[in-house]
Amino acid sequence: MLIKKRFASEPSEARVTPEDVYLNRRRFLQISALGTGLAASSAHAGLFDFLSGDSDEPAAKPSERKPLDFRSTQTPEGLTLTPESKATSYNNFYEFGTDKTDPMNNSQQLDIEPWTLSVEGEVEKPGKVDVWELMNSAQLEERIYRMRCVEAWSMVIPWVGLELGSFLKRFAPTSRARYVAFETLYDPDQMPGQRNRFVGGGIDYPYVEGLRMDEAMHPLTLLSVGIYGKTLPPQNGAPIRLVVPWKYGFKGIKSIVRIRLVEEMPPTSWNRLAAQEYGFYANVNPEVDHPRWSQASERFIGPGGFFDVTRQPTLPFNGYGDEVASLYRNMDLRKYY
Ligand SMILES: Nc1nc2c(c(=O)[nH]1)N[C@H]1C(S)=C(S)[C@@H](COP(=O)(O)O)O[C@H]1N2
Ligand SMILES: [Mo]
Repeated sequence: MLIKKRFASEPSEARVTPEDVYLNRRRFLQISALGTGLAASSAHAGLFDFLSGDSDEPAAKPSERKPLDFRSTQTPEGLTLTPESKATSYNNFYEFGTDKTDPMNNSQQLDIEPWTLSVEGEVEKPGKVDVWELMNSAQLEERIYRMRCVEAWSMVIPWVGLELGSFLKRFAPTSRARYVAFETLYDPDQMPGQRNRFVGGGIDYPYVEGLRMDEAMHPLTLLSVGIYGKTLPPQNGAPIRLVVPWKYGFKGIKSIVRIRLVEEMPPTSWNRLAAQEYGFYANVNPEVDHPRWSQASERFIGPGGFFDVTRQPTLPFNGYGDEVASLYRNMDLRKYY
């Protein structure tokens, strides 16, 4: 197992990124809030425990990530990896809140061991998979993909995983299987966004996503169990999530517990929330703008600092057109956005 570290030098102190500015502002707000809280509760005995670090309350600590065994790859020509520190601190995972740092801050206690993934519906051999067993038994490989969020920012992430298509074949899809439906864990005790509509951004949980069968079977489509050579941190969708590199990031459903092969196009969370803004297909397309912003360019979150915020053109199918454009031959991509 070998992973090339392209970003040995972190940005210097003088060249902070917008994310750093954002994080520092958040930290400042949190500290201010803490100050107020402390002042208000200074009569409370627990304060001294807190200050001396002796509190019974376990501090949220990053969950352990395990190294994975996988076939590694080189960074494709022309791509630069997003630093791991950014890919794991700037996230969308509304089950843990809608701010970019909420997933990192609120997901560390997520119980991911054991984890069962159920495959059902239009398959001859439905089954339940122990995901940690899968990580040890499957031939995992690294895929370095561009990742483009519909919000017009992008990253380049080294995923570790297995092709969804080869995984699905184990369950022998029937000829009636035309779509694949995915579902995230539903556990309001662990996921504050599922307990409170405001925290969870108004989504009806569990988060659900879907692919057409040919999209699911495409060799670029990955079931990912790791990033940067190690198991996924909770904020990135531990222990198993979907990666479809030519589609907007919201198709990449996290912390999956159920995969169902179905005959009809399944509902998808963002489409249910705002159908005119988020379609089922969600193929990255510089020519089809989001109703509220342009999709012609994107902000690349790379190793650079504040003064070299990289805006780059959005690529059709996120740069994977040679591989996937044929899936959408004769389809009006404005209608099927
Ligand atoms: N269950 C679930 N999956 C999710 C989301 C979510 O809120 N809940 N957000 C999506 C969005 S909008 C994006 S851009 C990607 C972000 O993945 P990352 O945080 O690993 O970069 O996850 C997607 N998968
Ligand atoms: Mo996104």
